[in-house]
Amino acid sequence: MLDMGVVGRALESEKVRLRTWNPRDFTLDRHRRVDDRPYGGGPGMVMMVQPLRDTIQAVRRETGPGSKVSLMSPQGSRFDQLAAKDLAKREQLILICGRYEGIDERLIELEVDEEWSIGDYVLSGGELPAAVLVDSICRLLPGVLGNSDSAGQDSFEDGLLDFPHYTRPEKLEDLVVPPVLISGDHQAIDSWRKQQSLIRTLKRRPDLLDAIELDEETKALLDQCRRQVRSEEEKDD
Ligand code: 4F9
Repeated sequence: MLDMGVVGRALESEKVRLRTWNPRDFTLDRHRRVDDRPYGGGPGMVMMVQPLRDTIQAVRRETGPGSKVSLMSPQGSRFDQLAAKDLAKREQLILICGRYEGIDERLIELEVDEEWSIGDYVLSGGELPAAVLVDSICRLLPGVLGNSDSAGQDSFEDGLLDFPHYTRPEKLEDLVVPPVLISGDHQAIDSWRKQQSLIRTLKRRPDLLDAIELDEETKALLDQCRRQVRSEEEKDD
């Protein structure tokens, strides 16, 4: 994932730098162990403080003292587009990826400033969540996206789901591109897209609508979409 696409180009063109450290390289025993059995018993292993702590200190020797340490964790705050925008403002990020059943809580107390969750599911480690943060943050950095696919147009940028997209051919079996998109009327296209975003958000993610401020024009449009969605639902019943 670091070689391809937007992130690959951002790294290749040195708009972003990324380094990884392996806590196993900071172990002190001949088995290079980073985990141990949990106090209190139970299944699974727990990551020990010393290797992770020494790793973080080695990272800090290169980054300097300023940057926050973020742990990828199901116990963290939900990572969303707003969080991505916030993290994109930082000069540097230190992302800790755990493995095994968990991390000794004292490592978190001593070294971790914040915890981020990418969703409510269990993974085998924090690497995929870290890759998710890297991808979403890279896209927001100056000069990483071209003008043609500039951020700001993406889903969630206005807190709504994206509208449907179409490209050639105009007719596919019996499915045609919505005529407004071929009309050349840019104002009509913009308002159709806005309406589609609102309808999709109402149907699929109504929770998102509670979280955003809408201007008066959009509120009126939303009411209209609500009536439309309701009458469609009545037809289905
Ligand atoms: C981290 C899951 C962040 C979701 C890390 C096991 C994780 C996770 N978001 N699961 N290790």
